[in-house]
Amino acid sequence: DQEHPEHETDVMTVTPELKRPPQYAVVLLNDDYTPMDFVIEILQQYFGLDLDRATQVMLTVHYEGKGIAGIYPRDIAETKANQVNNYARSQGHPLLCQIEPQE
Ligand code: TYC
Repeated sequence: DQEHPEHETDVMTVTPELKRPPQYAVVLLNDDYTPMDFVIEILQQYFGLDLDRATQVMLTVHYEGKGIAGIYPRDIAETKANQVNNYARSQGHPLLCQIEPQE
C-alpha cells in the first residue's frame, strides 16, 4: 500500500457522519393555579422566547395540557427543567416541566 498511495483516497471519500447529540424537549405541563403571567415570564427568561411566542406557548399548554418550551441536548434540557421547577416552587407555584426525548 505504501507503493500505491492512491488507495488512501478511498477513506476520504466516505460520507462523514455528522452526529448531532440526541435532542430533548423541555415540556411545560398545565395546572389550575400557576398564573398565566408567571408562565409567560418563565418562557421569556429561561427559554428566550419573545412576548408573542411565550404567550402562544403558554396558551397551548393552558388549552392542550402541555407544550414545548424548547429543544436541547440532554444535559441542557435537564438543567433548564430543574431550574424552572425549583424557581416555580420557590415562588409558591405548582408549575411543572419535564423532558421528553425527541424521536
Ligand atoms: N392554567 C393556568 C391558569 O389558568 C395557566 C397555566 C398555563 C399554568 C401553562 C401552567 O404550564 C402552564 N392560570
